[in-house]
Amino acid sequence: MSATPLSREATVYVAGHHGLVGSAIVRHLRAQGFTNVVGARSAEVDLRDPAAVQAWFEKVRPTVVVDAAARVGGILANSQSPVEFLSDNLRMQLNLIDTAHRFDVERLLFLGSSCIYPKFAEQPIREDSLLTGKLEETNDAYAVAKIAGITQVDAYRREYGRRWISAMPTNLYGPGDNFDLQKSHVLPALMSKFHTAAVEKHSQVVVWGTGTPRREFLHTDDLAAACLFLLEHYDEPGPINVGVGEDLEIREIAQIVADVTGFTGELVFDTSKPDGTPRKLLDISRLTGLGWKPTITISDGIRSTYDWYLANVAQA
Ligand code: GFB
Repeated sequence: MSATPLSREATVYVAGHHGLVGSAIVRHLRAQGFTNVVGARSAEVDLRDPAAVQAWFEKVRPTVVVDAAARVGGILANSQSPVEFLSDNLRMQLNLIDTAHRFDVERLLFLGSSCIYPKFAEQPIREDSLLTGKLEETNDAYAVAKIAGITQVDAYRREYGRRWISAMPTNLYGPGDNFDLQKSHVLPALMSKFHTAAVEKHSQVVVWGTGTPRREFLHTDDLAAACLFLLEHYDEPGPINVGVGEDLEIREIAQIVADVTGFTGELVFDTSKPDGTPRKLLDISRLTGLGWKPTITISDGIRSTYDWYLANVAQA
């Protein structure tokens, strides 16, 4: 598809604008000259409530919608609360997407996750491996909700000609993450654990699982840039992967975080905690083929995220 620039005056509604992903998208859109980027906190507009979503759209009348609203969490939160991860995500995305259709939204970007792909998908994971095998059990509820979202977006394209798209980011990190040890993803959890251990001079840090699963990490500033790029350069059904094209073992990631935080003690692996999927490296050739690539290296990204953590969380 040739480039179709969005008007910088368009009303862009970023659902989930206060979260890790949504806040990065808002920053990027404003930096790129968008003058009418809107969002609402969940206390103001509960996306699980269809009437609240209808009233919000009546008020702001967006022409572009980015759906970065989701109940998210790390491996433990996903495996302990499958009902909430399924029900809340289905409700939020259903209300948003149906309402976007009623209000004739021109461009909509639905964000999913690399966990939609089969647990043992061929690596790197191509978009066409969707629904070709069993899902990873620790996050199947979340994955099914996200697969339903992709299907809904595609259904609107097929039945009503909507130029709406779905992007599947790999594991994400960046400023504004959730650092709660029970609910968070691995990177913020390790940052918090290693920081405390370095400051309090502990001799050991416990890392969950065997340390051998491999994960790919994308900084949310890169994801935000990819989202705008896709809205202006992509118009196809099905998911498109967004990643960096490289992954690391969890033990290697833990060592990078240890080095950044100044922790010099021992890493202990708690194998009573789940490993999750052994590997989920995305094939990003569809995206890079369109002319986009990530710019933030994992070491720079972890360093700057740790600086943000020190300024905003550790001190709090
Ligand atoms: O980031 P994470 O929670 O999610 O865990 P997933 C990745 C890997 O890091 C797993 C290990 O092998 C964990 O066992 N790990 C080591 C830790 N130490 C820790 C720790 O202190 N905290 C955490 N959280 N993990 C999630 C899905 O899967 O990824 C979601 O559950 C979503 O649905 C998200 O797709 C991107 O990569 O395993």
